[in-house]
Amino acid sequence: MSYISDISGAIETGKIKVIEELVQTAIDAGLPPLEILNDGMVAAMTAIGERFSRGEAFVPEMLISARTMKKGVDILKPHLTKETANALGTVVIGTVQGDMHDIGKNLVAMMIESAGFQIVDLGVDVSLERFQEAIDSNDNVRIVALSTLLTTTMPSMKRIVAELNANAQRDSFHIIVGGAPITAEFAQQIGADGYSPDAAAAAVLAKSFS
Ligand code: B1M
Repeated sequence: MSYISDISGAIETGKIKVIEELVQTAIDAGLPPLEILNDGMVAAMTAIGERFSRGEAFVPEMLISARTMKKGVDILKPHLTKETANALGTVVIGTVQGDMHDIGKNLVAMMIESAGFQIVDLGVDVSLERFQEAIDSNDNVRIVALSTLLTTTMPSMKRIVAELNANAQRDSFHIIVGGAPITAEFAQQIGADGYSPDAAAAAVLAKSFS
């Protein structure tokens, strides 16, 4: 078995006790951290999602895979991010109201942070009011980043963007959106300033607004 297939196998089957050691071993062997993330971890989450769609896996399995991935990402994080001065301003990020998925959002936050922004992470199930409160109470908010993974919470994203577009300070920040069901077309329709398909592209997009 290769390092990558060991890692993806452990995440897919929720082997939470061994994931940290497997990731550390792959790092020590010199595998690129982004390869470990994308080919090992994200691929495993895609696989468990496909099994869920086919009725071969259930919510508890998805949950334990998610927890296993989080433990692996904790080991990987120092190798993916670099120290920055947070000079580009503040990014307020959250998964929209009704949605509890946070792995993709956490990766986006990590990549944007490593691009030089300060992150205010509001977590999951974030209401319009909490986004607005964070914009009002933090200095130099340049970007508001909204994530969602569920088609059923796309209307929640739409509503939050519409209300943020009416915000008095709207000229001082950009709104970016993403998540598996989101497209560039949807982002444009709801009045967001930008869309990106993955975490690395989200960091590039954020920088393009700075
Ligand atoms: Co859920 N779930 N889930 N789930 N889950 C999906 C999303 C699903 C596609 C599975 C499936 O059916 N194949 C499906 C949604 C179907 C749909 O809406 N059409 C689904 C469902 C149905 C559900 C429940 C309704 C199940 C139920 O209860 N019956 C329920 C909903 C709960 C809720 O939120 N209210 C539910 C619950 C859960 C768990 C709690 C068990 C767990 C989440 C744990 C957690 O996040 N802490 C879970 C998981 C793990 C998944 C899958 C398997 C994996 C998600 C993930 O972490 N992917 C997922 C299937 C899948 O994605 N294939 C699934 C890895 C992650 C790195 O990718 O999040 O897409 P992703 O992020 C990417 C990009 O999307 C992008 O960049 C990231 C990295 O490159 N991106 C952005 C994300 N946000 C961005 C923001 C940006 C830019 C890019 O700018 C701001």
